[in-house]
Amino acid sequence: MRVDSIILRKLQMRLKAPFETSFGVTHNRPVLLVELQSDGISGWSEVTATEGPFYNAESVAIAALVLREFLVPLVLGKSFATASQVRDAFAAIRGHEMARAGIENAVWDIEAQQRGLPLWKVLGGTQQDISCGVSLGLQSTPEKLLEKVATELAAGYQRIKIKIKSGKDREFIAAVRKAHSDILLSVDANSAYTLDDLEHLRSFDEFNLLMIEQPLWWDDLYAHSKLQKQIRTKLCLDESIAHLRDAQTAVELGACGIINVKLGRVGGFSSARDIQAYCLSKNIPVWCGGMLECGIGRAHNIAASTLPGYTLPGDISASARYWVEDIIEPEVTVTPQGTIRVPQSPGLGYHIRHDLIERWTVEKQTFRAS
Ligand code: OSB
Ligand code: MG
Repeated sequence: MRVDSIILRKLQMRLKAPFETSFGVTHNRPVLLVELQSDGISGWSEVTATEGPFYNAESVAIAALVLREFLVPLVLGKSFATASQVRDAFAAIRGHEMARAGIENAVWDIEAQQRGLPLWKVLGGTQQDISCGVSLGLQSTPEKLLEKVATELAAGYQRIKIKIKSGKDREFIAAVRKAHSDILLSVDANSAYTLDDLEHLRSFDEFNLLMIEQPLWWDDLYAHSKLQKQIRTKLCLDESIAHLRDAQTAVELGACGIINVKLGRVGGFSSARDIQAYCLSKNIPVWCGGMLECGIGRAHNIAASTLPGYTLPGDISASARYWVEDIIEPEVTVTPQGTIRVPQSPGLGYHIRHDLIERWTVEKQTFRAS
């Protein structure tokens, strides 16, 4: 596969409803898309960075700059026998995993199309029905939260995750647990606590949570290992895991019992597969996290979730939960059993809505190999 050209587009999209986490409220979603062309085939991917460097150190603007200045020049005009080789081209770049994933994952889409196979098969996936959960943003009151939970359970979702932060935790968790004694329930703090909150976090043990996701500092595996040793509920790391070595360190330190794999955060499918294979060998369950993706990122998440070891429901939900209209066709839908049936056609398995992409593009830059 020769990289003939790369088109970067920034779209401005708007969520149906604001999504609030401990690091802020999101309503407008700048979406950075990569279209990579090789021998007349377009491969697509979504750079999953957020508006600002609040989830991790990346942002849409930073990723666009790193792509333009450093990553695109490293691959333009180059040929790759397999998509898994793309990351070797980026070996000299430190960090910027979401930007790197933007290129690598588009090449995976091309490889799958060239081989006439669905992307999930090219990755080595085995599961054809993906288990889905939802992530519910911070709500103003426990009553509001209970309404949302009821809606999602009625839709079939298999796991409810609620965002928490200091002052918006115990009361909210207790309300959900009281109303639904046996559902899979987890919480995500996005680094809202410190080790001074140890007793408070330990008090969550009574709620029989599936996991507490990223309670402490985004870059501190050691602190999580100290916390994990003193509470019964399993910790799940999200922000702290950027590559395989982080996963190995976390597992060896006992910093978590579960890992959330996000394709962008770990630098693309190759790195995600390394983490998945390692966790499988260590009996650490993994699941696919989400970054409020539009359809292209969602399609990649679905493909990744088919790999062995993805045993817990992912944050992969229907397009319609976030978007009035999604940029793929058909849109992602979830069965009443809370699953997504993986697509069977080559590549992403969904058609790209070029009309909508065109309509929502606010910036576009094309790079062509000479
Ligand atoms: O921590 O998992 C997270 C959204 C944006 C940034 C971070 C996170 C999230 C979510 C949403 O929880 C998951 C989704 O895409 O539905
Ligand atoms: Mg998270």
